[in-house]
Amino acid sequence: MKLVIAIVNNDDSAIVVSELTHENFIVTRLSTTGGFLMVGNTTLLIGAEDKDVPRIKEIIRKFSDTRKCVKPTSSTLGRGLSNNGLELNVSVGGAIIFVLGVDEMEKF
Ligand code: 2BA
Repeated sequence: MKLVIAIVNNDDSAIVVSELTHENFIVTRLSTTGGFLMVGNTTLLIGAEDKDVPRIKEIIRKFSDTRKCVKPTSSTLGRGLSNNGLELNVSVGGAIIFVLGVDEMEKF
């Protein structure tokens, strides 16, 4: 058994979860925040049989778009001056997927 951890864009999460559950995969959805951009994203936990992992990845890939985001930055120029107008263009996603082995799963 595997645990698939997928970090997806908030805007894609509804369709990704809907497509996964439509194919009878069981999904837990967590509201998370990226450490770099400090904006919300969605982390999905999907416990699944090994044979189902390729299909899960396929669904997530299909419905996760890559986006360009702008990260505002600020820099100190010394003597109390600062430049708050700098921006950094960042490409985010489609999705980040981790696949972990699961020793045991029990439901009480
Ligand atoms: P954030 O940490 O907010 O990162 C958003 C995007 O900013 C990243 O997109 C990447 O393009 C860029 N980025 C991240 N850290 C950077 C850095 N130190 N310097 C320059 N650019 C940086 P993605 O790679 O698509 O990641 C999207 C989100 O997935 C991340 O949001 C984070 O929440 C998560 N993530 C990505 N890789 C991860 C990892 N190895 N472990 C845990 N979470 C990860």
